[in-house]
Amino acid sequence: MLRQVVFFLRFIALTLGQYDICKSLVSTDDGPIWEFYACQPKPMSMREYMKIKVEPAGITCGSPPERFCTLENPYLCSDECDASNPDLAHPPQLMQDREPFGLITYWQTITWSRYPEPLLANISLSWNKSLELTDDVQITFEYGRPTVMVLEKSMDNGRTWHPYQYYADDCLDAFGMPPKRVQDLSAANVTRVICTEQYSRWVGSKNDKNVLFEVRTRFSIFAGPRLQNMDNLYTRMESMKGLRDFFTFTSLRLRLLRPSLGGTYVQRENLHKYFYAISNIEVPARCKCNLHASQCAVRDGNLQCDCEHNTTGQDCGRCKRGFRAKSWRAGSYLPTPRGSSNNCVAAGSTLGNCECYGHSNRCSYIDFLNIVTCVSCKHNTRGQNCQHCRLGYFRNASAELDDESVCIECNCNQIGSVHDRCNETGYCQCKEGSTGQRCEDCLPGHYWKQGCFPNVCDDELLLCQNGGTCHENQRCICPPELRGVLCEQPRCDGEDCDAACTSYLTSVTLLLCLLATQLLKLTAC
Ligand SMILES: *[C@@H]1O[C@H](CO)[C@@H](O)[C@H](O)[C@H]1NC(C)=O
Ligand SMILES: *[C@@H]1O[C@H](CO)[C@@H](O)[C@H](O)[C@H]1NC(C)=O
Ligand SMILES: *[C@@H]1O[C@H](CO)[C@@H](O)[C@H](O)[C@H]1NC(C)=O
Ligand SMILES: *[C@@H]1O[C@H](CO)[C@@H](O)[C@H](O)[C@H]1NC(C)=O
Ligand SMILES: *[C@@H]1O[C@H](CO)[C@@H](O)[C@H](O)[C@H]1NC(C)=O
Ligand SMILES: *[C@@H]1O[C@H](CO)[C@@H](O)[C@H](O)[C@H]1NC(C)=O
Ligand SMILES: [Ca+2]
Repeated sequence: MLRQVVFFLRFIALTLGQYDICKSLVSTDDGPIWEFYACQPKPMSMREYMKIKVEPAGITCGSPPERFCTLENPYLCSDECDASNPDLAHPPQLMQDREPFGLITYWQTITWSRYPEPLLANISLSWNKSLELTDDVQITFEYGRPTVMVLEKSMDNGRTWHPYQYYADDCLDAFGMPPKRVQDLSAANVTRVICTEQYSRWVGSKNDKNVLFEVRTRFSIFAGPRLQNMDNLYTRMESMKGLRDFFTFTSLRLRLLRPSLGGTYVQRENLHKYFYAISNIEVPARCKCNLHASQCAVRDGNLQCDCEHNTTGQDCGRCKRGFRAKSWRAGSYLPTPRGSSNNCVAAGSTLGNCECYGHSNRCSYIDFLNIVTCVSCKHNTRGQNCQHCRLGYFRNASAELDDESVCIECNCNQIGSVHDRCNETGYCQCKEGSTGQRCEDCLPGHYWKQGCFPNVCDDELLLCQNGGTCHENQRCICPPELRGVLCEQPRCDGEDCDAACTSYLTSVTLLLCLLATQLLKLTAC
């Protein structure tokens, strides 16, 4: 309870009145007008919103029930973990509960009875939302802190992971890294991933239960020891590459690699005193809304920014429809103290002389035509205002002019069409015989073979004759004695008759033929 109050007070101190409103109505001589500012949600305890996953399966103690001892008194093994008894169970959600009445509740693993096989556990914490750390991450271990562990983070909902900080009682031995302290970091190496020995040494299990990922100490490099100069930190956030990303995450993962040993070597005769137990994980952070929202709330089970400045998306990372006259930009902490809101601009409003519907953010003046024109139109657009589609693309009728999908590729069939362009409704110009929006089909009476060709034969009008059969509309397969496109001719007719014709000739004519040759022989003699 006290722990939570202290955290709460620290949040307030850290955020007092800076970048907390997105707009305000100010009065001018011309009447009241809106002014817009960079804004960000207040830090929250993200503990309640995290989804916890513990690996491997079966690492949580209690099935089957198991006795465990403590490091201080390994011979007093009266405690029991039993998953089937609510009073003796230690499920993962006890790492994020509110602990009413000050009662400490904790997740606990099986004991290290399989020693020397390592006792390994992964705890993934995910939010499905980009968050920015605003204070120290604090993990509270009961019964001693691990002697080796790694904190990792993901910025893409767990697809890729990166080490955030290494923890060991001997960094060189465990990770081959020299031990460092966050206090020793400077502005030049504040985003360095270090190994620290500060939270892994044995101090008695009740003296210091916490393992920290130090955010405050890193902030104080820029903002001073009491964070009195936050403007300087925010200025650095804008100018220093990678600084903001360093504090940004969607998921965290704890890889527990070796439990607390109570300050000595592993005592094989009593392995029931080695295990992990975590009572609380505190993650003070704010929703990352790209300085376009001052509120963040749970909607449909997920944290979501309440976007202002005509932006939209889970992180306010896009312009709303109809507000894409300029490309989207994050708000900026500069100039302090109010920052810049970098609003999205309504399509159709004039932006200087030139509007590009959000498909370009560069214009150029063409001297001899005396016009201003958009340069390098994106999203397959072209034209002075990026208002047309490139050749080979056509206008998406259901999209606004400032929509990224305003131009659709024609995709004309290369063989069936005359060229790769299409008309305004997406129809390609077809070669003779082909049809369809992309000229990918053949007209009736045509067959497809690297293009459309008129049928040679079919089952209705162009029938193969004398018992021939039509093969894929391309040719008649004729009986051996016939030829012609439709098998309409005999192979041998009139004067061309010779040996090949014998099968066709009747035996009578064959006889006459033989007689005639004999006669010729006789006359020659
Ligand atoms: C923890 O996660 C890492 C990285 O995905 C994996 O290599 C390792 O096997 C996991 N450990 C356990 C105990 O599941
Ligand atoms: C993550 O958040 C997005 C946006 O709110 C939502 O569409 C998606 O379904 C969420 N995924 C999960 C696994 O909750
Ligand atoms: C960071 O830089 C400071 C001085 O600039 C140096 O003393 C310190 O060792 C460096 N830390 C790391 C982790 O490189
Ligand atoms: C957003 O658009 C609405 C009109 O739909 C306008 O009233 C409002 O002032 C705009 N806000 C900003 C920050 O431009
Ligand atoms: C046309 O635009 C609408 C609205 O943006 C979009 O949902 C749709 O996917 C687009 N169609 C194509 C084929 O890109
Ligand atoms: C595009 O071509 C198709 C097919 O030739 C035709 O039906 C349609 O009317 C044409 N559309 C326009 C806008 O010319
Ligand atoms: Ca707890």
